[in-house]
Amino acid sequence: MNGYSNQSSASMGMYRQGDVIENETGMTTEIGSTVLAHQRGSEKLAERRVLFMGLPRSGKSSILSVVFENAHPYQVISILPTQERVVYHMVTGIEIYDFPGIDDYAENQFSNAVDPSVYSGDTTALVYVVDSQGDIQGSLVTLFSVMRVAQAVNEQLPIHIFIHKVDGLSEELKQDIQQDIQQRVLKNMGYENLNSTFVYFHRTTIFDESVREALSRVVQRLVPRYQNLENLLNSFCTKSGLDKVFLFDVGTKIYLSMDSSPTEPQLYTFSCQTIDAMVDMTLVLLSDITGATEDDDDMTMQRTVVGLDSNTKIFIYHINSYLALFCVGSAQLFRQKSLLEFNCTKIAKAIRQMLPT
Ligand SMILES: Nc1nc2c(ncn2[C@@H]2O[C@H](COP(=O)(O)OP(=O)(O)OP(=O)(O)O)[C@@H](O)[C@H]2O)c(=O)[nH]1
Ligand SMILES: [Mg+2]
Repeated sequence: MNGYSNQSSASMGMYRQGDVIENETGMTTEIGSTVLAHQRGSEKLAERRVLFMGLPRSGKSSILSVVFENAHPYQVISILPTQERVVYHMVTGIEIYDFPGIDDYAENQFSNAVDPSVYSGDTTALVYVVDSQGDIQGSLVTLFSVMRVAQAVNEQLPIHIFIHKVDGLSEELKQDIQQDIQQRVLKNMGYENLNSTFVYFHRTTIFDESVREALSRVVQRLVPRYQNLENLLNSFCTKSGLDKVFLFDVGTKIYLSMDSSPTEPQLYTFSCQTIDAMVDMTLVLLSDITGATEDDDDMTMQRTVVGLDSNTKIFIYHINSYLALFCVGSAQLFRQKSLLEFNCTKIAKAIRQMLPT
């Protein structure tokens, strides 16, 4: 049906969990949907980058393993501490760097450990992970050390604070913890004359889709020509009579862009479940098909319609092996799909030209 089998997806430049690749140094790494490589701390960083920082054991590597390697949350319980920076490559040239935990609060020692130039550039973002069930005070002290160094280099650096491991907490407690952290961060930034315009808070846990959703919001602004992309999706949405449209990186379930209309929280979770079901179905079907060529895969992979409820449907249009448009609209709209299909063909062509893969 499509190109998701280990064999055919790898031959198209796409990898699934379980594929084994060999890098230039001959080191092999078992990977998920994107290529994972290890890098020494002194090597040059990519222009479009996300830096993952936080105290040891806050959950940085677990988040990235779940998103990029499709690891099950229970598989990362005994994950080892990160000794050396690890990089994950995304389809649009964005790279995500997983730093070793910062266990020394002293600012001068910390600055020596991390070259401040890592924070520079207008396509860099920082994710700071706070363990909501751990040492919040210690974590915030370190966060302020990081902020001081980072903002001295790049005052407009987006700083995303992941209030992490919120699983197992009541809704009330989650809200209290978030409010407490937000107040402490913003108040202290005010005292220290730090710029809080680009500080964002997200509640996350590896036990649901919240980490992928938060990461989607982090990377959206780093996608090349993100504003043009959003305008394109806005006009596509209006002209086709859709309620909502997402551009998904299917391998990681991160959306790289969406139209600017409000989103219902369940919609993202449903889209992720749909991608999982699609991939599972494809693997089953491919194991039954003998003699299918990649052209056959492409033909049958192009379009899928799934029901969200009796009134709403999602039309999935595959742009290439990595990217897909998720078009959400009324069931009525999908009875006459020709206009939507025509518009999808046009927009897919524009996106293929805009985004390097
Ligand atoms: N309950 C819960 N535990 C989590 C979550 N995310 C990570 N953990 C656990 O937290 C522990 C530490 O996770 P790591 O991913 O190694 O943390 P880290 O920040 O990369 O640690 P360093 O590499 O030492 O800096 C592991 O046992 C994970 O299973 C979460 O959302 N909820
Ligand atoms: Mg780690």
